[in-house]
Amino acid sequence: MTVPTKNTKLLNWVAEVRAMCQPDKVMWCDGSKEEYDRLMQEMVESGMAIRLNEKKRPNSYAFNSDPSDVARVESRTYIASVKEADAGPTNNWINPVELKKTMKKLYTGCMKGRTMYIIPFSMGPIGSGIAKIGVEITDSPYVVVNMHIMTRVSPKVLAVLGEDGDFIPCLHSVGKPLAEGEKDSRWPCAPLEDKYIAHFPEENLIWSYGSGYGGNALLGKKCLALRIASSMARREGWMAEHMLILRFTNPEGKKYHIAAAFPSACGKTNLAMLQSIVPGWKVETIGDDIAWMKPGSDGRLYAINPEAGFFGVAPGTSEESNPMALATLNKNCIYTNVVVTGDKDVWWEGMGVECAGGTDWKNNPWNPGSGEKGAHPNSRFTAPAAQCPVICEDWENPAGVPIDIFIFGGRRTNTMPLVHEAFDFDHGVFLGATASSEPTAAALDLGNVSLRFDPFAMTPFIGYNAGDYMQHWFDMGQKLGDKAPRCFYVNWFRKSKDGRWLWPGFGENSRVLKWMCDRIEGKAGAHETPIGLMPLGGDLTLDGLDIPAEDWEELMKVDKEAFKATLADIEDYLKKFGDRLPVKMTDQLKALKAV
Ligand code: O2Y
Ligand code: MN
Repeated sequence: MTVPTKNTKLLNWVAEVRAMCQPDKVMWCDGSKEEYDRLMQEMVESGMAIRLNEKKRPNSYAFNSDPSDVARVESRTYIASVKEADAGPTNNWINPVELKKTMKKLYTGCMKGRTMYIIPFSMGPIGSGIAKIGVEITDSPYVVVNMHIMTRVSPKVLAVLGEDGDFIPCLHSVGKPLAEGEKDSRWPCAPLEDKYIAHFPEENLIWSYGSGYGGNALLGKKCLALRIASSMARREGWMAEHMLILRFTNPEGKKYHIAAAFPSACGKTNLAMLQSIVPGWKVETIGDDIAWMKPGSDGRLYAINPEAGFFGVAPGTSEESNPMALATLNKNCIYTNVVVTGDKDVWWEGMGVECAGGTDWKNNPWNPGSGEKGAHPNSRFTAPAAQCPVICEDWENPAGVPIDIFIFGGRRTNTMPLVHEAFDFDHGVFLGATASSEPTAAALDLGNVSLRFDPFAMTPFIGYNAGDYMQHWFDMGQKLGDKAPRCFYVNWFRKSKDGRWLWPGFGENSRVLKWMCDRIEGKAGAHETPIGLMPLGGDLTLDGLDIPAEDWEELMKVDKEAFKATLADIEDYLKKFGDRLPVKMTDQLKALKAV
């Protein structure tokens, strides 16, 4: 085995992990096609992967996870800061010394019978001033092939690292050592009580044990690009956010860049790939999940998408909901927990096409009349972003794109109108910090919660105290001054009293985006209301949209009593931040209560 680096920190860390985890073999990954094909071939032979129909889905594979390992596990995710107060009330905390002791016991010998893969990767274009380098050590070949798509894995990363460059160490094990001669299971993992997704923000360190799935195992994504990055961003004066990034171009060619925060399963990927119905206006995708943003030399805020692929929810992705995502999935993709049809294609609920049957996500024979779901609700596709037909030419621009607009939102069937604009940036921070939503399938273990406050859609991803995080938003606003993006709040999910969706969504959402851009240009009106600036009367054009006047009225209505109740809930929610709650949050709440 040739060791492709002389980086001292990396070599020492690899030696230490190797001694602790005791793998049978060690492999340095280079991100090449040869490496990808070889690992896929090995996984097909072991029964872990299914090669899909080469004519329908060239170079694509399907995997089924263990039924106990299907999503991020928030109850086993920890922010192990030295002081508990620095993790704050929204995170699970264990003292870092104690957690390391517990995890070291689990890690000892955990890679016996397996190969230890070392994956050097870049989050963001390699060498970009906003990018960061990570190295994931894992015993899962499934993780390696997914990291090939989701991040930039390349020898160039090691070249940038040099002999003394810094990186974020990300240690991962599925937590299932193999005894001599023991046959591996199709999806090895550990029981829930042994799963740990641990972050040590003061050391920029990630340790994950026991799960092979998504955000628990592909450590560049939620662990590095959000939890650890958010804590680095606060220290270094930038922002790591759970936001899609899109470019919206008007008929005259003027480009607007929008970053939008929505919780999981609120259609972020759909909005990122929106097909505009406004004549002459077009949307191009820059990212669908995460934005890293830094003030540029002109004082504006520049954003990059740190990822290289999409790890999207499959169910509900259809020609109607997201044709651009479907087109992205034509080749070179990985599917996890979907139906594999008789002719080795893939299928999921809400795909918009019939399925004659096949094998379900639990690897059992399945037919659509069985009454059981064929695909898991959190089943996923892993797809190269470059394959998206509407990917923006600047999606890999190392300098990023200047953000004009922030959108915050949540999934509320009542109370919140379709759209309103913040009075100013601080009010926008208040709107983002108090966004609320109904729970989703991506986090299975939340129990029976009816409404979840989810500041900036970041609750499960803030790597430090959420009160300090809100303060960081105010501080960034102060730094950006009049160059700060304009802030809006949307709710695509309002329902009528008789339970109908009031807004058609999909391409029609472009009307709302256009109103926002026109607001920036001073071309569109807005009415001042107690909650913010709202498009009333003809401010937002509804030409050609068949929406009854009563529905529009209902969609934009702010029921005073319901809003008061929401304010009371907000006040109650904010109490938990105690003395870490920014004074500006209290001031905003007071101002709203006064009207
Ligand atoms: O369940 C998982 O492990 C994936 S969670 C995820 C994946 C892609 C984008 N966003 C999310 C999320 O939970 O926000
Ligand atoms: Mn997400």
